[in-house]
Order: sequence, then C-alpha cells, then structure tokens
Amino acid sequence: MDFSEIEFLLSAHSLKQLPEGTLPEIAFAGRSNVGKSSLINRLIGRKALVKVSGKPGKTQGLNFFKVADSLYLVDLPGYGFAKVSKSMQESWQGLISSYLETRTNLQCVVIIIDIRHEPKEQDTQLMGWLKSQGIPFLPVYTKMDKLSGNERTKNAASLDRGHGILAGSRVLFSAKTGQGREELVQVLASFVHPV
Ligand SMILES: Nc1nc2c(ncn2[C@@H]2O[C@H](COP(=O)(O)OP(=O)(O)OP(=O)(O)O)[C@@H](O)[C@H]2O)c(=O)[nH]1
Ligand SMILES: [Mg+2]
Repeated sequence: MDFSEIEFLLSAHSLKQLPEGTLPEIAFAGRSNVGKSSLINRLIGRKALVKVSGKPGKTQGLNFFKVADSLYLVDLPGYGFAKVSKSMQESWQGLISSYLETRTNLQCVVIIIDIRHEPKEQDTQLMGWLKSQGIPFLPVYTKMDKLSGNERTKNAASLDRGHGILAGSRVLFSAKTGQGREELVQVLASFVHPV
C-alpha cells in the first residue's frame, strides 16, 4: 500500500455526509486518547495530517482521508470519554454504530488498544459486536515504546487472554518510533480487496 498520495476529504457528523462507498475502507477505532490519530499519521508517513492531542476527545466526527483514489481511511472519535455530555456521547456512539453497521465497503476496523492498559470492557464489547456483525477487525496494541521488552510481552499476553485474541492476529505498534509499521501495512493490505 502506498500512502504517498493522501488527502483529507471530509469530516462527517451524520450518515448523510458520508462519501459514496465506492472505494475499500479501513476505519480506526478505540478508546479516547489511545493514539488512533497518531497511528494513522505514522502509517501514512505524515507528521500532522491527522490532528493529535494530549487531551482526550480531540477527534470529533468521522474523518475521512482518501489514499490515491484507491482507499479511504476513517479516523473515528474515541469511546469512553467522560468529559463530553452524556447526550453528546450517545449521539456519537449512535453515529459510529450505524456507520459500522451499514457501511458495505468497510473492510477492516483497526481496534487500537494502549498496550499498558488492562483489558477493557468496551474493547471486548466492540470486538464481540463486530464479530456478530461479520465485520473484519484487527487489534493493534500501541504505545509499545512506553514499555520494556519484558513488560511488553507480559502485557500483550494479558490483553490477548482478556480479549480472546491469538498472538498471530494482532500487531504491536509505536507511533513514536514507527515500530510495527511495516507489519501493519502488510496485514492491512491482506484485508483490502476491490469493492
Ligand atoms: N509514547 C507514545 N505516545 C503516543 C503514541 N501514540 C500516541 N501517543 C500520544 O498519546 C496522545 C493521544 O494521541 P492521539 O493520537 O491524539 O489519540 P486519539 O486516540 O486519536 O485521541 P482522541 O481523538 O481524543 O480519541 C498524544 O499525546 C500522543 O502524542 C505512541 O505510540 N507512543
Ligand atoms: Mg484522535
């Protein structure tokens, strides 16, 4: 996959605003502040095409990026961020779940998990739900630069156990160092097929 030609397309705040589903699509989901936007920037080799922030809740709306007329990447708002109002949280979750349910050109949901965290209920729920909908997904454990080799192995194994994931079907990643990028590109390419 070649990300050298990439542009920001639009930010969708309702299903009506989604671009026509004529290209294969990969969406990036995960809890607030886990590093979704940073992962996309590293993946596409741009420092700041996607906005990143130390404060959770930075990404709002579904942000579409178009790669060389061949692929859409979608940066989703994070879940589990308490600081926005309940009704706003609910309307976001509503939009995201109807997007996931209805988007026929969606070929992979990358679920980004902070490798330092314990297995979280919301990630388990999302994976269970995607399975039940028949939507392919790929877990990525990110911020691996924050742990030493030993802790990394231990935490990755604990997340695998907690979420029922096989070690061969997830990727370890760091947006800071770029570790795991090559593998991620290869694995993503294996999900994508013509619409
Ligand atoms: N050390 C390290 N820091 C990271 C990594 N990925 C993200 N961060 C930092 O984590 C914070 C959140 O990153 P974002 O990419 O904005 O996270 P997000 O998941 O898009 O957040 P929301 O849009 O608010 O849901 C920022 O301060 C990033 O610099 C990583 O791999 N390593
Ligand atoms: Mg973000």
